Amino acid sequence: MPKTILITGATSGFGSACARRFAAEGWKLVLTGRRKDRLEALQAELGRAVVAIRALDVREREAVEKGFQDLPQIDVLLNNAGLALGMEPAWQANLDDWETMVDTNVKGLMYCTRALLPNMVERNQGHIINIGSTAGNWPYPGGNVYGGTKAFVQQFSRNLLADLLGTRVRVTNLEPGMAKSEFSDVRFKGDTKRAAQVYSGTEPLLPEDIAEIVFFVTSLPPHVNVTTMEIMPSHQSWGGLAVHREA
Ligand code: NDP
Ligand code: 8X3
Repeated sequence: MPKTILITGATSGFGSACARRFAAEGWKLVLTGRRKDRLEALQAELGRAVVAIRALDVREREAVEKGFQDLPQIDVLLNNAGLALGMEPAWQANLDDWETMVDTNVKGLMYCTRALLPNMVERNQGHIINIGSTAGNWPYPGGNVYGGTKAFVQQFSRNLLADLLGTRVRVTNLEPGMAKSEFSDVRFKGDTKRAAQVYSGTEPLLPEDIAEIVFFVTSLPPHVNVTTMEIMPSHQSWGGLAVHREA
């Protein structure tokens, strides 16, 4: 019996790559995201692997609750939908952008998890994979609320596992570093030149790299739970602590 993965944010980047990777392995897919045309295009591409699409905004609690009803049994929930907006210092950042990041990366992830977790616990089987970030582990200038949302994802993942002890429901937090997708186009609000500069002269992670790791953690035997994995491109490392010196 093929397994089914529900992917949030399947219309782009990591989510689309995961859809293709799991379809290639014979999995069934439930694909979600706001852009219905992209969901339909992916459905046309992947054919019968796609058992349902749900065009919804994860920030809308009722839409998630309703959209996640009447689905086939979900074996893996990939909480991938998310975004960064802006990179200004905290005192100049746009408060609406901050709210959008919290509503999407924190509250949207909560809604999706809460909608599917009871059935997983009831069946004593399932896997929740959250897409955190290196930004949840390591601060950087302009990372302010985005990094804060990903730190939430990290601790929420751990606390889920604390609650789930004694069940066979797994929880994994994947923490990618710099990866080339639409992420920077979204962050810099369509300023494609600035977005391209993020990856200029480097070899970033690709969505397919993340899809490979998502598939790997799901394919381990059920008694093996990868709790956390941080993944960076070879071209990335830490910068050390910053020191301000008076001239
Ligand atoms: P993309 O911008 O390419 O994809 C983001 C996806 O999230 C899209 O499918 C988008 O779909 C979906 N999404 C955004 N907001 C909402 C919403 N309100 N409701 C439903 N879906 C939404 O970026 P990535 O693939 O890179 O990002 C995927 C995840 O990985 C994010 O959580 C991001 O924070 C994280 N990440 C990215 C890294 C990177 O460097 N790229 C590194 C570490 C983590 P749609 O617009 O159609 O709704
Ligand atoms: C995305 C990685 O470094 O742009 O989560 O915050 S970073």
